This record gives sequence, C-alpha cells and structure tokens, in this order.
Amino acid sequence: MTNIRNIVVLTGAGISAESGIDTFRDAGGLWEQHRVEDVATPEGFARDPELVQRFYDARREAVRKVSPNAAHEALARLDAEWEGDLLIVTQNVDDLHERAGAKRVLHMHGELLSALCSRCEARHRWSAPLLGQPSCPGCGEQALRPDVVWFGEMPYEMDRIYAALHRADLFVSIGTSGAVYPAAGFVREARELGARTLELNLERGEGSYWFDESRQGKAGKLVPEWVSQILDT
Ligand code: BV8
Repeated sequence: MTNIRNIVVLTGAGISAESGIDTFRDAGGLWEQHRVEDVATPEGFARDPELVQRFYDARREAVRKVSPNAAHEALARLDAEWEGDLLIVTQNVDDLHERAGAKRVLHMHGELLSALCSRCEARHRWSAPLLGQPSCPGCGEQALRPDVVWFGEMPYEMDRIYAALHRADLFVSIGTSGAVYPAAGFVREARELGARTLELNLERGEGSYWFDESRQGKAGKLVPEWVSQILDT
C-alpha cells in the first residue's frame, strides 16, 4: 500500500468478541439481554438508575476477567511502529486496546473504567461498582454515572475525529456493524475526503457498500495479516 501516511482505524464490539466480550447485535448479544432504551439512554437512567448501574457494573467486572486478543495486539504493534499519523477511534468502552499497549486511542463512546459526575461534570478513573452511589471525589455529591455516551448524547471528541478524517489517506473499519451514528457515517466522510477505505469484519456491515475493499473473517486473523501487510511490505 504505497503513499499511505495518515491512518484512521475505527473499531467496534467485533474486535473484542474473541476476548470473550459480548457484542451488541449478534445472537445472544447485549441488546438481546437488555432493552437499549432501559440501559443506554439518559431517560432510562433517570427512570431506573439501579438497573443501569448494575448493567455497567457487570460489564466493568466482565472486562477485568478477559485479555486483549491478537487483533488488539496487532494494532498496538502498528501504533508502536507507524511513523505517520494514526488514530484508533473505538466505539468500545473496554480497555483492551490500551492493555495491548496501544497509545493513540480515542474512546468516542466513553469508558467503563471512568465515572462522570452529573453534578460537577468531573471525570474520575473508576474500577469499583457505581451501584450504592459512592460520592464524587470532587464535589462530594452522590451523582456519579458511567462515563459512557448514551443514545441521544453527543459522542466525545468529534472535532478531533473529523480533523483526523480530513488528514487520512486510509480509513479502516474493524468489527463494527455500521448501525450506530455518527460512527457509521465516517466511511462516507473519509471516502468523500479522498481516503482509501477498507472493511475488516466477520460479515459485511450496513455501510459495506462505501468501502473500496471488504475482507470477511475473524479480526484475530484479518487484523494481524493487514498490519504485517502494511508494515512489512
Ligand atoms: C448522537 C456506549 C447527536 C454505551 C453506544 C442518523 C441516522 C439514524 C439515527 C441516528 C442518526 N444520528 C444519530 C442517530 C441516533 C443514534 C443512532 O445511531 N441510532 C441507531 C441505533 C440508528 N445515535 C446516537 O444517539 C449517538 N448520538 O447522534 O448525538 C449527534 C449527531 C451528529 C453528530 C454528533 C452528535 C450516540 C450513539 C452512542 C450510543 N452508545 N455505546 C455502551 O456501550 O453501553 S453505541 C454501542 O452500540 C457501541 O458503542 C457501538 O457504537 C454500537 C454497537 O455497534 P458495534 O460496535 O458495531 O457492535 P455490533 O454488535 O452492532 O456489531 C458487531 C460487528 O462485529 C458485527 O458486524 C459482527 O459481524 C462483527 N463481528 C463479530 N465477531 C467478530 C466480528 N468481526 C470480526 N471478528 C469477530 N470475531
């Protein structure tokens, strides 16, 4: 892949599936076990905060028990060796990219290992349960919520993401169904800005039409292959 200097990689739940983290829409996925509007909206949190805190406490616990897989490790290698721009934009709230060693990571939908105070808006690295309403270390109020972006809320650092898309020569999407916006619109943005676009996914996603190339298979196999293709040739 000649004259590629600046890369944006978008990842979704599919990249963490082989680590044992449930995806959302696949059979037996999170959205089969819980109603989105109950656990991933501000209205759901207002209606039943305990249900929502329990949902995210369980996911925070589950992430602690799993490890990064070969796809996370391959992206960490790319991050360490790629001299050009690289931004790994993840929709995932787990910390597997960072535990694999990747540094240039942006969590556009937030993180399980962070708590947000709805009163003073401070953010705190957080690994304990939020059920039982611990007080905010900043303002002391019992107003902590999971630091994740719920439906209807603005994703984080959109300006940094669009700036990277504007500079990108290559946009790669890994393990995402392309069902949730604005992330699902990035491929068209990147394409219209002249970048080459590549999809690596178990099956074609909803936006597959917009990719120059789409490779189907497991991320644990496709991502190491792609990374060595771009670093070693
Ligand atoms: C917003 C955090 C205003 C919490 C999440 C335009 C059109 C229509 C609707 C909208 C629109 N614009 C906005 C909306 C509304 C809404 C939306 O998109 N609704 C959808 C359902 C239609 N969007 C919002 O509300 C967003 N906010 O728009 O604010 C705005 C507008 C413009 C610009 C700025 C702001 C906020 C959305 C964020 C919600 N929070 N997560 C939590 O995690 O609990 S979304 C959550 O679901 C994830 O973060 C992720 O984004 C999404 C799940 O998708 P995937 O990660 O792709 O997972 P999925 O299970 O679907 O697919 C897995 C894929 O992996 C599959 O394709 C499978 O084949 C593949 N796979 C499986 N195993 C493997 C694999 N691939 C490779 N290897 C494997 N082993």
